[in-house]
Amino acid sequence: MDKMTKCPIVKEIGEITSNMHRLGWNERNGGNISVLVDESEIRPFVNTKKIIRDLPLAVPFPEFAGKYFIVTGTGKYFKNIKKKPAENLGLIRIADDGSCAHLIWGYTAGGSYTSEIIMHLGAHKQRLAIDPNHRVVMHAHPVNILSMTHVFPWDEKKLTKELWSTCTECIVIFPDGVSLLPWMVSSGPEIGLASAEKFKDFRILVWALHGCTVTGTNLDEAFGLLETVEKGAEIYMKIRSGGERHSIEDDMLKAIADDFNLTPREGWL
Ligand code: 2HA
Ligand code: ZN
Repeated sequence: MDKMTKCPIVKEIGEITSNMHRLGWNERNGGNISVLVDESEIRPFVNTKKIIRDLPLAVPFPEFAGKYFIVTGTGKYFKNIKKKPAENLGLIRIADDGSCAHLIWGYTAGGSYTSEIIMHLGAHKQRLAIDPNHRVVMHAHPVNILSMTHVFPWDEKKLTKELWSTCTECIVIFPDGVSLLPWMVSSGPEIGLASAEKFKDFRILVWALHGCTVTGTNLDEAFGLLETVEKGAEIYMKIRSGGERHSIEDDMLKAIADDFNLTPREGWL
């Protein structure tokens, strides 16, 4: 019996990835998640002393020496994680010099972590510097935010304001805005490090013609952020070809911010 299947964070990842798949955000092997976990969360369920094998890291992360992450596997399908967590997820501990990761549990059919591992570790590093409670990086391909990058300027300020203007909740949920990277080849250190730069200042990053990555202190918070971005994008995609256009204008956004005692990104309103 694999006790890790009873580990609360493993069960939660199974639930949330099933929901993401059902929402159409994670087709086939699309998307990836990593969660920074404390040893106390996993120690009752797995022998952390036993290293199964080592996994290479194209960029070293010595700041994470000894830290544990649960990461979705490369080529694995979100739709299968709940049923077969040990095959589709891995628990890793970053080596003492940060040059590789020790596999402690998972990837039972072989393979390794997501090809976007550098983006994930880079994002964790940047978000932790801002918020010590940060834990989650979540990447997906939701159809509306992706579609929007086909028809909307690749400009993060314009994109943020367009999303804020679609529904009242958007500015409340992401007053800090949405960042964007123009199209790049994905799955390598180049896009990973460029993305990490964005996470110095944002919780949300849109990759043009690819998808969206969000961060959070827990899985629900990251999921909720992505859900809200995607809702705004869905509204944009539904109404943009319409005739008369109504929008939540700057003065209205300011009123919402005042009412909720929020500080939207400086100088953008
Ligand atoms: O894991 O989503 O960006 C597949 C991807 C790559
Ligand atoms: Zn992707």
